[in-house]
Amino acid sequence: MAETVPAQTLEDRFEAVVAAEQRIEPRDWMPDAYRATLIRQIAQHAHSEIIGMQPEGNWLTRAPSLRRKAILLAKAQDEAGHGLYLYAAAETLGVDRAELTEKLISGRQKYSSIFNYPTLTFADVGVIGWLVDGAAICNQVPLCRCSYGPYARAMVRICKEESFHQRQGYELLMTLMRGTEAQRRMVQDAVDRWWWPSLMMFGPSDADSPNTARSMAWRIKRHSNDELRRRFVDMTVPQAEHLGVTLPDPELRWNEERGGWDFGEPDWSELTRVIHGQGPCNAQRVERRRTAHEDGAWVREAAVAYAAKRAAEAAGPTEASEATNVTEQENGK
Ligand code: FAQ
Repeated sequence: MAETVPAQTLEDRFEAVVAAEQRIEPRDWMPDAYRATLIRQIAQHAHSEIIGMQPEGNWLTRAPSLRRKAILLAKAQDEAGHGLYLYAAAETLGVDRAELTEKLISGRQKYSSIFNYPTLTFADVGVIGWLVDGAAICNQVPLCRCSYGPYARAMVRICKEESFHQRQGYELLMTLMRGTEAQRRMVQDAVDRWWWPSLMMFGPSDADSPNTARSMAWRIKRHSNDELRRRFVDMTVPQAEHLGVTLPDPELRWNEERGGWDFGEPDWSELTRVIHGQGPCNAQRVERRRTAHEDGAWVREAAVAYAAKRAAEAAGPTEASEATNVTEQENGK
Protein backbone atom coordinates (compact mmCIF):
# COMPACT_ATOMS: atom_id res chain seq x y z
CA MET A 1 0.00 0.00 0.00
CA ALA A 2 1.33 3.46 -0.89
CA GLU A 3 2.56 5.46 2.08
CA THR A 4 0.83 8.78 2.65
CA VAL A 5 3.19 11.62 3.48
CA PRO A 6 1.82 14.07 6.07
CA ALA A 7 1.04 17.52 4.63
CA GLN A 8 3.46 19.15 7.07
CA THR A 9 6.37 17.07 5.77
CA LEU A 10 5.47 17.91 2.17
CA GLU A 11 5.41 21.60 2.96
CA ASP A 12 8.73 21.35 4.82
CA ARG A 13 10.26 19.63 1.82
CA PHE A 14 8.93 22.31 -0.51
CA GLU A 15 10.30 25.10 1.69
CA ALA A 16 13.68 23.33 1.95
CA VAL A 17 13.98 22.98 -1.84
CA VAL A 18 13.15 26.67 -2.33
CA ALA A 19 15.55 27.76 0.44
CA ALA A 20 18.37 25.65 -1.06
CA GLU A 21 17.93 27.42 -4.45
CA GLN A 22 16.89 24.14 -6.05
CA ARG A 23 13.97 23.81 -8.44
CA ILE A 24 10.40 22.75 -7.88
CA GLU A 25 9.36 20.45 -10.73
CA PRO A 26 5.84 19.71 -12.06
CA ARG A 27 5.38 16.43 -10.18
CA ASP A 28 6.62 17.83 -6.85
CA TRP A 29 4.13 18.77 -4.17
CA MET A 30 3.58 22.53 -4.00
CA PRO A 31 1.20 24.75 -2.02
CA ASP A 32 -2.01 25.60 -3.90
CA ALA A 33 -1.27 29.32 -3.66
CA TYR A 34 2.22 28.82 -5.18
CA ARG A 35 0.64 26.97 -8.11
CA ALA A 36 -2.04 29.66 -8.52
CA THR A 37 0.54 32.48 -8.43
CA LEU A 38 2.66 30.80 -11.07
CA ILE A 39 -0.32 30.13 -13.32
CA ARG A 40 -1.34 33.79 -12.99
CA GLN A 41 2.12 35.18 -13.73
CA ILE A 42 3.12 32.73 -16.48
CA ALA A 43 -0.26 33.07 -18.24
CA GLN A 44 -0.05 36.87 -18.12
CA HIS A 45 3.48 36.68 -19.42
CA ALA A 46 2.46 34.34 -22.29
CA HIS A 47 -0.50 36.57 -23.19
CA SER A 48 1.84 39.59 -23.22
CA GLU A 49 4.13 37.94 -25.74
CA ILE A 50 1.21 37.06 -28.02
CA ILE A 51 -0.60 40.41 -27.76
CA GLY A 52 2.84 42.06 -27.94
CA MET A 53 3.15 41.03 -31.59
CA GLN A 54 0.37 43.44 -32.55
CA PRO A 55 1.92 46.91 -32.03
CA GLU A 56 4.98 46.06 -34.12
CA GLY A 57 2.97 43.88 -36.51
CA ASN A 58 1.28 47.14 -37.48
CA TRP A 59 4.50 48.07 -39.32
CA LEU A 60 5.30 44.77 -41.03
CA THR A 61 3.74 45.78 -44.34
CA ARG A 62 5.26 49.26 -44.19
CA ALA A 63 8.85 48.55 -43.08
CA PRO A 64 11.14 50.95 -44.98
CA SER A 65 13.46 48.27 -46.45
CA LEU A 66 13.67 44.53 -47.02
CA ARG A 67 16.29 44.28 -44.26
CA ARG A 68 14.06 46.04 -41.70
CA LYS A 69 11.11 43.90 -42.74
CA ALA A 70 13.10 40.65 -42.33
CA ILE A 71 14.31 41.75 -38.87
CA LEU A 72 10.80 42.71 -37.76
CA LEU A 73 9.33 39.44 -39.04
CA ALA A 74 11.97 37.45 -37.18
CA LYS A 75 11.26 39.40 -33.99
CA ALA A 76 7.49 38.86 -34.20
CA GLN A 77 8.07 35.14 -34.82
CA ASP A 78 10.32 34.97 -31.75
CA GLU A 79 7.52 36.52 -29.69
CA ALA A 80 5.06 33.89 -30.91
CA GLY A 81 7.63 31.27 -29.86
CA HIS A 82 8.02 32.86 -26.42
CA GLY A 83 4.26 32.75 -25.97
CA LEU A 84 4.26 29.05 -26.82
CA TYR A 85 7.11 28.14 -24.43
CA LEU A 86 5.29 30.02 -21.70
CA TYR A 87 1.89 28.41 -22.36
CA ALA A 88 3.70 25.05 -22.29
CA ALA A 89 5.29 25.98 -18.93
CA ALA A 90 1.84 26.96 -17.59
CA GLU A 91 0.40 23.64 -18.78
CA THR A 92 2.86 21.76 -16.55
CA LEU A 93 0.88 23.26 -13.64
CA GLY A 94 -2.33 21.54 -14.74
CA VAL A 95 -4.05 24.22 -16.81
CA ASP A 96 -4.94 24.04 -20.46
CA ARG A 97 -3.77 26.55 -23.08
CA ALA A 98 -7.27 26.74 -24.59
CA GLU A 99 -8.65 27.71 -21.19
CA LEU A 100 -5.99 30.41 -20.75
CA THR A 101 -6.70 31.85 -24.21
CA GLU A 102 -10.41 31.92 -23.41
CA LYS A 103 -9.64 33.85 -20.20
CA LEU A 104 -7.55 36.35 -22.14
CA ILE A 105 -10.16 37.09 -24.77
CA SER A 106 -12.95 37.29 -22.22
CA GLY A 107 -10.91 39.81 -20.17
CA ARG A 108 -10.48 37.52 -17.14
CA GLN A 109 -6.69 37.43 -17.41
CA LYS A 110 -4.31 40.31 -17.90
CA TYR A 111 -1.42 41.07 -20.23
CA SER A 112 1.21 43.78 -19.99
CA SER A 113 -0.09 47.35 -20.01
CA ILE A 114 2.65 48.39 -22.46
CA PHE A 115 0.95 46.74 -25.44
CA ASN A 116 -2.10 48.99 -25.18
CA TYR A 117 -0.31 51.98 -26.71
CA PRO A 118 -0.35 52.71 -30.46
CA THR A 119 2.70 52.59 -32.77
CA LEU A 120 2.42 55.85 -34.69
CA THR A 121 5.69 55.88 -36.66
CA PHE A 122 8.47 53.45 -37.60
CA ALA A 123 10.61 54.99 -34.85
CA ASP A 124 8.18 53.31 -32.43
CA VAL A 125 9.50 49.95 -33.65
CA GLY A 126 13.02 51.02 -32.62
CA VAL A 127 11.85 52.40 -29.29
CA ILE A 128 9.90 49.23 -28.50
CA GLY A 129 13.08 47.22 -29.10
CA TRP A 130 15.24 49.57 -27.05
CA LEU A 131 12.94 50.44 -24.14
CA VAL A 132 10.26 47.72 -24.04
CA ASP A 133 12.60 44.80 -24.70
CA GLY A 134 15.18 46.52 -22.47
CA ALA A 135 12.65 46.61 -19.64
CA ALA A 136 11.60 43.04 -20.41
CA ILE A 137 15.26 41.91 -20.11
CA CYS A 138 15.69 43.67 -16.74
CA ASN A 139 12.54 42.02 -15.45
CA GLN A 140 13.15 38.59 -17.00
CA VAL A 141 16.84 37.82 -16.46
CA PRO A 142 16.18 37.26 -12.72
CA LEU A 143 13.28 34.95 -13.68
CA CYS A 144 15.88 32.53 -15.10
CA ARG A 145 16.53 31.79 -11.39
CA CYS A 146 12.86 31.38 -10.54
CA SER A 147 12.14 28.47 -8.18
CA TYR A 148 9.80 26.75 -10.66
CA GLY A 149 11.91 24.70 -13.09
CA PRO A 150 9.85 24.88 -16.34
CA TYR A 151 9.40 28.67 -16.05
CA ALA A 152 13.08 29.27 -15.25
CA ARG A 153 14.23 27.12 -18.18
CA ALA A 154 11.84 28.81 -20.62
CA MET A 155 13.22 32.17 -19.52
CA VAL A 156 16.82 31.28 -20.40
CA ARG A 157 16.04 30.98 -24.09
CA ILE A 158 13.60 33.88 -24.08
CA CYS A 159 16.19 36.22 -22.56
CA LYS A 160 18.77 35.33 -25.21
CA GLU A 161 16.29 36.29 -27.92
CA GLU A 162 15.14 39.44 -26.10
CA SER A 163 18.70 40.68 -26.07
CA PHE A 164 18.80 40.47 -29.89
CA HIS A 165 15.47 42.34 -29.94
CA GLN A 166 16.85 45.11 -27.80
CA ARG A 167 19.94 45.49 -29.95
CA GLN A 168 18.01 45.66 -33.21
CA GLY A 169 15.86 48.45 -31.73
CA TYR A 170 18.88 50.42 -30.60
CA GLU A 171 20.60 49.95 -33.97
CA LEU A 172 17.45 51.14 -35.78
CA LEU A 173 17.35 54.27 -33.61
CA MET A 174 21.08 54.96 -34.10
CA THR A 175 20.47 54.81 -37.86
CA LEU A 176 17.56 57.25 -37.63
CA MET A 177 19.60 59.59 -35.40
CA ARG A 178 22.32 59.73 -38.07
CA GLY A 179 19.66 60.70 -40.63
CA THR A 180 17.72 63.92 -41.18
CA GLU A 181 16.44 66.42 -38.63
CA ALA A 182 12.90 65.08 -39.22
CA GLN A 183 14.08 61.53 -38.43
CA ARG A 184 15.70 62.71 -35.19
CA ARG A 185 12.46 64.46 -34.20
CA MET A 186 10.56 61.27 -34.95
CA VAL A 187 12.83 59.33 -32.56
CA GLN A 188 12.48 61.94 -29.81
CA ASP A 189 8.70 61.92 -30.19
CA ALA A 190 8.61 58.12 -29.87
CA VAL A 191 10.86 58.25 -26.78
CA ASP A 192 8.56 60.89 -25.23
CA ARG A 193 5.52 58.65 -25.73
CA TRP A 194 7.06 55.32 -24.64
CA TRP A 195 9.26 56.32 -21.67
CA TRP A 196 6.64 56.43 -18.92
CA PRO A 197 4.65 53.40 -20.13
CA SER A 198 7.97 51.46 -20.18
CA LEU A 199 8.58 52.35 -16.52
CA MET A 200 5.05 51.13 -15.74
CA MET A 201 5.83 47.67 -17.17
CA PHE A 202 7.54 46.87 -13.86
CA GLY A 203 4.19 47.06 -12.08
CA PRO A 204 2.88 49.29 -9.30
CA SER A 205 5.20 50.77 -6.69
CA ASP A 206 6.28 48.29 -3.99
CA ALA A 207 3.89 49.91 -1.50
CA ASP A 208 0.96 49.05 -3.83
CA SER A 209 2.12 45.64 -5.05
CA PRO A 210 0.03 43.00 -3.26
CA ASN A 211 1.88 40.01 -4.74
CA THR A 212 5.57 40.92 -4.43
CA ALA A 213 6.29 39.88 -0.83
CA ARG A 214 4.82 36.37 -1.24
CA SER A 215 6.36 35.87 -4.69
CA MET A 216 9.78 36.91 -3.41
CA ALA A 217 9.52 34.60 -0.40
CA TRP A 218 8.80 31.75 -2.84
CA ARG A 219 11.67 32.92 -5.06
CA ILE A 220 9.42 33.32 -8.06
CA LYS A 221 10.26 37.02 -8.20
CA ARG A 222 13.85 37.76 -7.16
CA HIS A 223 13.56 41.57 -6.92
CA SER A 224 10.77 43.99 -6.17
CA ASN A 225 9.08 46.11 -8.87
CA ASP A 226 10.83 49.30 -7.70
CA GLU A 227 14.28 47.67 -7.57
CA LEU A 228 13.95 46.50 -11.17
CA ARG A 229 12.56 49.86 -12.30
CA ARG A 230 15.63 51.60 -10.77
CA ARG A 231 17.95 49.11 -12.43
CA PHE A 232 16.29 49.83 -15.79
CA VAL A 233 16.65 53.60 -15.42
CA ASP A 234 20.34 53.24 -14.46
CA MET A 235 20.95 51.07 -17.50
CA THR A 236 19.00 53.29 -19.92
CA VAL A 237 20.14 56.84 -19.08
CA PRO A 238 23.67 56.40 -20.52
CA GLN A 239 22.20 54.70 -23.60
CA ALA A 240 19.90 57.72 -24.14
CA GLU A 241 22.89 60.05 -23.87
CA HIS A 242 24.84 58.00 -26.41
CA LEU A 243 21.84 58.01 -28.74
CA GLY A 244 21.36 61.77 -28.37
CA VAL A 245 17.78 61.77 -27.06
CA THR A 246 16.30 63.38 -23.96
CA LEU A 247 14.29 61.29 -21.52
CA PRO A 248 11.07 63.17 -20.72
CA ASP A 249 11.58 63.42 -16.96
CA PRO A 250 12.58 66.79 -15.44
CA GLU A 251 13.34 65.06 -12.12
CA LEU A 252 15.99 62.78 -13.60
CA ARG A 253 19.30 63.48 -11.86
CA TRP A 254 22.39 61.58 -10.72
CA ASN A 255 22.42 60.67 -7.04
CA GLU A 256 26.08 60.63 -6.04
CA GLU A 257 25.42 59.01 -2.68
CA ARG A 258 23.40 56.13 -4.10
CA GLY A 259 25.45 55.86 -7.29
CA GLY A 260 22.27 55.76 -9.38
CA TRP A 261 19.72 57.98 -11.10
CA ASP A 262 16.81 59.55 -9.23
CA PHE A 263 13.68 59.86 -11.33
CA GLY A 264 10.09 61.10 -11.17
CA GLU A 265 7.02 59.16 -10.16
CA PRO A 266 5.06 57.51 -13.01
CA ASP A 267 1.37 58.44 -13.26
CA TRP A 268 -0.01 55.45 -11.37
CA SER A 269 -3.61 56.38 -12.20
CA GLU A 270 -2.72 55.87 -15.87
CA LEU A 271 -1.33 52.38 -15.11
CA THR A 272 -4.52 51.49 -13.20
CA ARG A 273 -6.67 52.68 -16.10
CA VAL A 274 -4.67 50.75 -18.69
CA ILE A 275 -4.59 47.56 -16.59
CA HIS A 276 -8.37 47.77 -16.22
CA GLY A 277 -9.07 48.03 -19.94
CA GLN A 278 -9.13 51.81 -20.45
CA GLY A 279 -5.84 52.26 -22.34
CA PRO A 280 -5.75 53.73 -25.85
CA CYS A 281 -5.75 50.32 -27.62
CA ASN A 282 -7.10 47.75 -25.10
CA ALA A 283 -10.35 47.05 -26.95
CA GLN A 284 -8.60 46.84 -30.33
CA ARG A 285 -5.88 44.45 -29.04
CA VAL A 286 -8.32 42.00 -27.46
CA GLU A 287 -10.67 42.14 -30.43
CA ARG A 288 -7.80 41.38 -32.82
CA ARG A 289 -6.76 38.44 -30.64
CA ARG A 290 -10.34 37.14 -30.57
CA THR A 291 -10.65 37.36 -34.37
CA ALA A 292 -7.30 35.63 -34.89
CA HIS A 293 -8.40 32.86 -32.51
CA GLU A 294 -11.68 32.39 -34.35
CA ASP A 295 -9.97 32.49 -37.75
CA GLY A 296 -7.59 29.77 -36.54
CA ALA A 297 -10.38 27.37 -35.49
CA TRP A 298 -9.97 25.27 -38.65
CA VAL A 299 -6.25 24.73 -37.89
CA ARG A 300 -7.06 23.44 -34.40
CA GLU A 301 -9.84 21.20 -35.79
CA ALA A 302 -7.49 19.83 -38.46
CA ALA A 303 -4.78 19.17 -35.84
CA VAL A 304 -7.26 17.28 -33.62
CA ALA A 305 -8.52 15.23 -36.58
CA TYR A 306 -4.95 14.42 -37.64
CA ALA A 307 -3.97 13.41 -34.09
CA ALA A 308 -7.05 11.15 -33.89
CA LYS A 309 -6.12 9.53 -37.23
CA ARG A 310 -2.53 8.92 -36.08
CA ALA A 311 -3.76 7.48 -32.78
CA ALA A 312 -6.14 5.15 -34.64
CA GLU A 313 -3.29 4.04 -36.94
CA ALA A 314 -1.03 3.40 -33.96
CA ALA A 315 -3.77 1.31 -32.31
CA GLY A 316 -3.74 -1.06 -35.32
CA PRO A 317 -6.21 -1.74 -38.12
CA THR A 318 -9.86 -1.48 -37.11
CA GLU A 319 -12.83 -3.00 -38.86
CA ALA A 320 -13.69 0.40 -40.27
CA SER A 321 -10.24 1.06 -41.74
CA GLU A 322 -10.04 -2.52 -43.04
CA ALA A 323 -13.38 -1.96 -44.72
CA THR A 324 -12.02 1.26 -46.24
CA ASN A 325 -8.95 -0.60 -47.51
CA VAL A 326 -11.11 -3.30 -49.11
CA THR A 327 -13.26 -0.65 -50.80
CA GLU A 328 -10.15 1.16 -52.05
CA GLN A 329 -8.74 -2.13 -53.45
CA GLU A 330 -12.03 -2.89 -55.15
CA ASN A 331 -11.98 0.58 -56.68
CA GLY A 332 -8.49 -0.16 -57.97
CA LYS A 333 -6.73 2.53 -55.86
N1 FAQ B 1 0.54 45.42 -16.90
O1 FAQ B 1 1.37 42.73 -7.15
P1 FAQ B 1 1.88 43.12 -8.50
C1 FAQ B 1 7.62 41.55 -23.09
C2 FAQ B 1 -0.91 43.59 -12.35
S1 FAQ B 1 6.78 40.57 -22.00
C3 FAQ B 1 -0.59 44.72 -16.59
O2 FAQ B 1 3.13 43.90 -8.55
P2 FAQ B 1 3.18 40.82 -9.69
C4 FAQ B 1 8.28 40.91 -24.27
C5 FAQ B 1 -0.46 42.29 -11.74
O3 FAQ B 1 -0.56 41.24 -12.68
C6 FAQ B 1 6.07 41.71 -20.83
N2 FAQ B 1 -0.83 44.27 -15.33
O4 FAQ B 1 1.95 41.81 -9.40
C7 FAQ B 1 7.97 41.67 -25.48
C8 FAQ B 1 -1.38 42.15 -10.57
O5 FAQ B 1 -2.67 41.77 -11.03
P3 FAQ B 1 -3.42 40.42 -10.55
C9 FAQ B 1 5.39 40.98 -19.76
C10 FAQ B 1 0.11 44.54 -14.39
O6 FAQ B 1 2.71 39.72 -10.55
C11 FAQ B 1 8.64 42.83 -25.81
C12 FAQ B 1 -1.55 43.59 -10.11
O7 FAQ B 1 -1.24 44.40 -11.23
N3 FAQ B 1 6.34 40.51 -18.80
O8 FAQ B 1 7.62 42.69 -22.86
C13 FAQ B 1 1.28 45.24 -14.66
O9 FAQ B 1 3.87 40.46 -8.43
C14 FAQ B 1 8.33 43.54 -26.97
C15 FAQ B 1 -0.67 43.94 -8.93
O10 FAQ B 1 0.75 43.92 -9.29
C16 FAQ B 1 5.98 39.71 -17.78
O11 FAQ B 1 4.83 39.33 -17.67
C17 FAQ B 1 1.49 45.69 -15.98
N4 FAQ B 1 2.58 46.38 -16.34
O12 FAQ B 1 4.21 41.71 -10.53
C18 FAQ B 1 7.00 41.19 -26.35
C19 FAQ B 1 7.08 39.30 -16.84
N5 FAQ B 1 2.00 45.33 -13.52
O13 FAQ B 1 -2.85 39.32 -11.37
C20 FAQ B 1 6.68 41.90 -27.50
C21 FAQ B 1 6.62 38.39 -15.75
C22 FAQ B 1 1.28 44.73 -12.57
O14 FAQ B 1 -3.10 40.27 -9.08
C23 FAQ B 1 7.36 43.08 -27.81
N6 FAQ B 1 5.78 39.04 -14.80
N7 FAQ B 1 0.15 44.25 -13.08
O15 FAQ B 1 -4.85 40.63 -10.85
C24 FAQ B 1 6.22 39.75 -13.72
O16 FAQ B 1 7.40 39.89 -13.52
C25 FAQ B 1 5.20 40.28 -12.75
O17 FAQ B 1 3.99 39.58 -12.97
C26 FAQ B 1 4.98 41.82 -12.82
C27 FAQ B 1 3.87 42.18 -11.82
C28 FAQ B 1 6.25 42.53 -12.44
C29 FAQ B 1 4.53 42.24 -14.22
